[in-house]
Amino acid sequence: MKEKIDSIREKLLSELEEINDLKSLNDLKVLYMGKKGPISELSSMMGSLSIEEKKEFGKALNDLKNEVNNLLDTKKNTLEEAELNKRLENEKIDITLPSTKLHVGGVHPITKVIDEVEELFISMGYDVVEGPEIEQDLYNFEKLNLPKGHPARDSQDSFYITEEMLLRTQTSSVQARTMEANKEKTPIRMICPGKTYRRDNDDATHSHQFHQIEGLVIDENISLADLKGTLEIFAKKMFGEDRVIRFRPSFFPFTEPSIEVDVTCFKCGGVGCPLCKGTGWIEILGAGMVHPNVLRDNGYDPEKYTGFAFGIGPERVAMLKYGINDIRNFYTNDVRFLNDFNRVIGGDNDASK
Ligand code: 2U9
Repeated sequence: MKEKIDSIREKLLSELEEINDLKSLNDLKVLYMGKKGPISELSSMMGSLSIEEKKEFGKALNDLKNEVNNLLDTKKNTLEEAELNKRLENEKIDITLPSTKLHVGGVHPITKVIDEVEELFISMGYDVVEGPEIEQDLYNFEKLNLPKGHPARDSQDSFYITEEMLLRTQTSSVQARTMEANKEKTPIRMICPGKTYRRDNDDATHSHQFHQIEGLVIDENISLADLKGTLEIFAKKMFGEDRVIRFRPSFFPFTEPSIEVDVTCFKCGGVGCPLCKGTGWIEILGAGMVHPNVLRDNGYDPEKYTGFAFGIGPERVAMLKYGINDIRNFYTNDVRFLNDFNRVIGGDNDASK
């Protein structure tokens, strides 16, 4: 018996030497430990032995079983480790290689300007309000002191959908709606950014679809000085802390008096350069005190309330800030332009802010 056990061990050891993969190892395990294997065969021979021999042979057989199991497990661990090392070697990554370029999207310059303006006015307690782009003639014109037949309607050639509905030509309609809904209940401090539409022929400075950010403040005792202070903060934030603004008289049907606002050139500091056409000043927006007719038509007593309004063109601001000379670049979605717009003209107007 002892010889048989020794010969099984010897045979297994030599066969294990030849095994190089887990599948063959498993086959070998089945061969040795299975019901028809040499160990089972020896077990079945125990019946014919005496009690003493059974004791001795049983123990030797158990030891053999344990030994065979250990040998198979050890070999399995060795093969698994070798396989893992081989995989690690094959999948080795050279971390010194240059990385593949990631194409990351950026914020569109118009969105960037709108975000910046919103952030500023929110910090001053303004609400940001949005409204419909398909608008009633009533809110787009009538309630803004632009009755039918008013000559100023022609300067805003419109896309009419029906007699009464059009694509809004200005975001002022949102302010008219807000005033009407509020009707003197609370003071108003709001800006409304959004898309606007006019029947313009597209060229370097005109687009049939563009954006506006209009602002409106209504309360008792609001004055032109409040408007000037507010717009000065705006000009400094957008074009640099050293900027100074000036008012020039103008005309809008919805404001009286109406003004146009210039800022000292952020490229030459006001000395005169090609950007400011030698004047030292750059026009940035229009504004004025809300016309008494507009206050009245939208539910406010002009004897008690006053207000100011202003209109900012985000395209114009972005063109100035980022040195863009063709408005159509904003809408053609050329990634070379979108990746490139971050250039800065002046010292203070850091486009990466
Ligand atoms: C209400 C009352 C008054 C809004 C105003 C302007 C001046 C203005 C321009 C901005 C860029 C037109 O598109 S643009 O060229 N807008 O200059 N907008 S005052 O006045 C309002 C609005 C609503 C109820």
